[in-house]
Amino acid sequence: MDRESLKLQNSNKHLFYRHLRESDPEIYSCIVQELNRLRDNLELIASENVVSLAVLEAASSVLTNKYAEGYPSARWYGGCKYADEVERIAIKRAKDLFHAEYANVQPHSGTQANLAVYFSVLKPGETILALDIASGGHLSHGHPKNFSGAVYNVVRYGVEKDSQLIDYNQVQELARKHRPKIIVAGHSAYPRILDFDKFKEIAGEVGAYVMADIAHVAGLVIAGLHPNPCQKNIEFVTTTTHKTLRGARGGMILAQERFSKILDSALFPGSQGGPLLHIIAAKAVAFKEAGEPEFKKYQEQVLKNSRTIAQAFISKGYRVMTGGTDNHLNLVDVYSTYKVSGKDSSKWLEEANITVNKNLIPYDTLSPFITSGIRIGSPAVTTRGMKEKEMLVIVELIDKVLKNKGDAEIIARVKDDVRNLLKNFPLYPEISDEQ
Ligand code: DSN
Repeated sequence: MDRESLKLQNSNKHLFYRHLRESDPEIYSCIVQELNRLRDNLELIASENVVSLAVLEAASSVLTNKYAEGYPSARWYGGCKYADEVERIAIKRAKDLFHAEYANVQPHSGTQANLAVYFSVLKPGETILALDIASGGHLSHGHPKNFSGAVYNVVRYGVEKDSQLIDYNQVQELARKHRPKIIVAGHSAYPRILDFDKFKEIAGEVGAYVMADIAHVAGLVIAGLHPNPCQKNIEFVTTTTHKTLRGARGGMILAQERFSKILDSALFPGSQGGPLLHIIAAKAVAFKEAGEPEFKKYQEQVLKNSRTIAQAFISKGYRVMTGGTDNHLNLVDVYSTYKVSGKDSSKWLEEANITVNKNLIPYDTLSPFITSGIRIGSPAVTTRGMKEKEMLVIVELIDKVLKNKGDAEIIARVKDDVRNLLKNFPLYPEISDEQ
């Protein structure tokens, strides 16, 4: 490209970080390097995605200046006219998207959302029944080192050894035996559909509430590719807003209207202070995007890509948990295939510009720090425009690195292949770090 066209191309780009570059070169440099890392890496972490420029702009807006403790029309501080408007819009969009009676868009994360739900209906020491971490559960579902495990009595259900599917008979037996007050239907690493009707039936029998944590699959739920717990008479639904939902980093509670007062108060003043209005604005922007027909097509592609990844690994002889996937993630047993750990695999892959995370697989014989598995998600690469064809290339590249047990020459070659592949899928081309 000649000098003049380069100048023209750059003049159309946003110099997003001009002021930062001048006032704080150290942080500016970290951000630019992170932008370049995102551009040059295949992002396969199942809980990550790439937000639109509109979401990015809202998240970095002047709303960060505003204190707005409380809720729309009931704030502790003055000057909340536009904060109220932003939060009202976000709430309405969230309710419309999920067909929910109530939404609270203030949780700073999924964990904060879960905390508020527990706090709203449980007394310390009361019982939660939730999926074991080793079977794909989340820290905030009762891990002993998390507040949920420290404050409440936690009983854990798991998955069947052979099928790696949730053992609903075990859920029922444990519910009958321990009479939990909340049954958690949710996960951080489970590749199949959750049977909300079954959870509701079991909870009904023992007088428990169900909390569906759809942090991972919220985008699929909106697109109708996973059952919607808000339409299954489930009392509490929590989610993050940044995974398949592809919005600003944060959390949200959806629920039946009858719980609105206790949930509002469990979140503020119960467990959080001032809401992050800039993030709430960015969540609202993402909710608008998620209501567009394009979003459904995106989610369909996320699912197709994820299924292609599963089949490609299976045809290469890998043990893929549950034998496939119904959502955006796959859990692959790398240990039984090549006797390599999840820890080593993710390290080698990172060296080759492929980002995954090590993950326990059900009945893992290795420790949570080492693990036999890796978790692979399709949301971010799908946002970049990749389809089934590229998924086959990705599995091929991952297999090369693992089969050769992190051989440095192979890693270097795969890294070149990754860079070449990514050239066709530019990330944030509108953002320039040119001088
Ligand atoms: N860290 C998220 C995930 O990767 O699933 C959950 O908090």
